[in-house]
Amino acid sequence: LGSLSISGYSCYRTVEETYSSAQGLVSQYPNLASWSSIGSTWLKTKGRGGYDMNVLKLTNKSTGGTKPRLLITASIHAREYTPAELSTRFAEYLLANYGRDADVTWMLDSQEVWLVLQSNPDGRKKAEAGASWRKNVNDTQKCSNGLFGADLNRNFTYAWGTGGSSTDPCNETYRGVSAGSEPETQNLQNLIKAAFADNRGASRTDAAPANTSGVYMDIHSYSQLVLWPWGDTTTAAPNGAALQSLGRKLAYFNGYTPEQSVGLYPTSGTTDDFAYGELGVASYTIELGTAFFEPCNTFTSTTLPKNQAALLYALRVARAPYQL
Ligand code: ING
Ligand code: ZN
Repeated sequence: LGSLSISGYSCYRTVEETYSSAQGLVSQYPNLASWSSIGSTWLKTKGRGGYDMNVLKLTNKSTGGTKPRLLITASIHAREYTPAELSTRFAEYLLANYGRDADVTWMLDSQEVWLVLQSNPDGRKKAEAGASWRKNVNDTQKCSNGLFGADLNRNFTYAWGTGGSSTDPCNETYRGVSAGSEPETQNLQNLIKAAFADNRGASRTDAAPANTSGVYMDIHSYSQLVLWPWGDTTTAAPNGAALQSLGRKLAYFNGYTPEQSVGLYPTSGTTDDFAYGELGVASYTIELGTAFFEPCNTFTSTTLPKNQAALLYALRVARAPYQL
């Protein structure tokens, strides 16, 4: 499948292979799939190569109306290969089973799945070239340790800079010069807002948003965890009980440990706090497996089936995640 040239790890598709797989799905299933740009990466905005970022949208296009959405963003951290591959295979599974499996058919008739298979393609390219790279490749400030870039999962605008992120451009959790400073962050934030436009946010003091639809999942590797907001305070989110309830159900499927994300370590400016804080959507970070990328036999026998089951459940409940 992929061309990662490490023996035993050839199942992980490169950025280009991921993009051409997605385009192939759209040609094969034109009534079920679309692929569109959501904006440019940092390098592309500078005219220095880089990539478009793209969203793969899956639904039966001939059944209309606004449908509840499951939005998945994968591999926002460059060296975390497993999430992109899981998400690509999840899309392939749904499309291959439409019209065959009654549940999959119902879900694509009545809901939508939006997937950003590669959420940090510039960084991913650096990782594919051999670097252990986490951040984007913004090299405005270069460091003597060879590092540069902003941690995109500390750059989101909700409660940006409130702890658990670094002000040092040489640190792996550098939050960026300002909230939402990075083009990748802006593209993803705009997509999250578009996916859940009908929802309202969950400010710290609000009552819990009750009638929101949709589920947002940001997929990382590794640690075998299911995490939900908030990341910067031990106070439970307004929907804390409901987030925990769905988080435990997701963890039932993948066998991982469910917890409020601050329990792992404090963070701020993350994807899931943004999606929940701005839009009230049920938001999770999943940490797959036991390595940034696992041997393919481990991935295909364990991580893929367990997490595909969790993603299917998330899609099933996307119409009313707080009313389980
Ligand atoms: N871990 C996540 C990180 O960004 C995380 C963990 C995500 C914690 C979201 C809280 C909220 O640090 C990895 N490996 O990236
Ligand atoms: Zn990560």
